[in-house]
Amino acid sequence: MVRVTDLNHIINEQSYDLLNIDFAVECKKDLDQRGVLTLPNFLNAKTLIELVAEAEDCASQAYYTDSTHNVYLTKIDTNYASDHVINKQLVSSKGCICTDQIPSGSKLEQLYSSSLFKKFIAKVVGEPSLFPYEDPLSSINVHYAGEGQELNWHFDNSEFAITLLLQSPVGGGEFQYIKDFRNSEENEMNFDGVQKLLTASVSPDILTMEPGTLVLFRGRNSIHRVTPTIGDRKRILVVLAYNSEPGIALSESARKTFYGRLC
Ligand SMILES: O=C(O)CCC(=O)C(=O)O
Ligand SMILES: [Fe+2]
Repeated sequence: MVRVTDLNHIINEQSYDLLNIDFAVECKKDLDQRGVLTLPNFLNAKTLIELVAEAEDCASQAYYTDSTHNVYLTKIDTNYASDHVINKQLVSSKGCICTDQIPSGSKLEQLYSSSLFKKFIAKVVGEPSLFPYEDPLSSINVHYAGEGQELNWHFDNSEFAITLLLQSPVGGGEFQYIKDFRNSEENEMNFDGVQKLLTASVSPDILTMEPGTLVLFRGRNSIHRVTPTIGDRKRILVVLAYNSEPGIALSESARKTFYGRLC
């Protein structure tokens, strides 16, 4: 039986019944055990075509940044030598559009604010409820990676990330990761492991995802990167970001760095 919900025209309801508690429990188990959950063909075919066209239309408005960062996304630490892995600077580059640039009425906006979707994600990540960012920029972002652009190795600051891949490049754009590669709660930074990874003597796992896939990823302790795009078709990825409490804005410094503006 297909139930009528506010998401029926957006997601692939033949495969995914977000009202089914057993399904949410299964997803939670998967995320807890593997650190990642992928739901292939989460978007239905019509939605995917629409969202790619919409994202392509908005691409010229994207704010492009080249940034250097360490894998921990922390500032230079003068307690360590400049060639220590904690101070090793990596380059990331991508374009981004923010929530206020998403066309109004977009299915991205509808999905993001759907109470059914929020309740499902909350159950899977183990939060009582989820709230949008207070600032007008940070809740929904669309990332573009053109030829040669990449997101270098890092651990996330946030507890979990929700992404929707809209378009894969011809080559590259591969999501690579190593689960539980540090323990930030215990302040165990795994300098040796990170050093080995950066000198290519450790091989990461690869997360395959096709356009239309919803990914939930716990990246605080699992190092990850997206390899450089090859070819002239951009990698396009949506990030849906929530907070576990209302009224939280992304920090001003992060907004300046990622979006080039505060509002
Ligand atoms: O582009 C992706 O698939 C992952 C993005 C990511 O790791 C991040 O935004 O922190
Ligand atoms: Fe990340």
